[in-house]
Amino acid sequence: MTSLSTLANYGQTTIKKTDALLVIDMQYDFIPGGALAVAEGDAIIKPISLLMEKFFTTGATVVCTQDWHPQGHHSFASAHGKNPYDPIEQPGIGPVLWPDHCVIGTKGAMLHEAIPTSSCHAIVRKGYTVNIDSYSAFLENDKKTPTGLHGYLHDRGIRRIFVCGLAFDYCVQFTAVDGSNQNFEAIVIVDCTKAVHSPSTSVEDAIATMKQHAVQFALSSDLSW
Ligand code: VGL
Ligand code: ZN
Repeated sequence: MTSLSTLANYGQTTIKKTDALLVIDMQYDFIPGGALAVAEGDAIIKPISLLMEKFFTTGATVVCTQDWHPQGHHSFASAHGKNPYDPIEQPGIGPVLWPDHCVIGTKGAMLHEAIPTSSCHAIVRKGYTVNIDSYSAFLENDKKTPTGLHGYLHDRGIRRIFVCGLAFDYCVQFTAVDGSNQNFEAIVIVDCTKAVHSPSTSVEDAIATMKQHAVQFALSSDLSW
């Protein structure tokens, strides 16, 4: 598999007030020990927390997202009598089914305690419609229902979005691509994300799709303040 760090092509850049850091789904269920754990998801907590504090004190915008599913959400294998990671093709759901995760009101849905929410301007929740998933923080998987994040960032004069968090091949990818499609300059911080590697999709496909949509890639060490 391509090491994500080798993707970085953006080069050195100074963070400005028209930049936003999008911290995707740093919730207990996506971190080792959780219901849908992403391998090494815990390794990016510290670097992300440092970025949040730097963006926030610089006057740039910081948004965290939370995957936020009602019980019985149709992205759950249990809602179909199937096994986690079985394939499914249903409008707004798929390409695979997941273990029950990020259920509203559970510990697994909470942001990890080491994610400094004091250095975040807004928290956007997604995936709360029972029969539509939302990998992207901008648009639900029906590709038309907005979460409101575009309006929030646009109203604050944001031009560039720096995307990090979990998981690279799902919510990070879809958020970066939709952000780019909505005319933000979209950059994924490759040392601050990890892939879930489910069946039916590949990290290589995710990278190719992001490149097709003009998403760029940086290392956290490329950013200065
Ligand atoms: C995610 C699978 C299901 C993610 C959310 O945050 O990448 N992946 N729900
Ligand atoms: Zn989910």
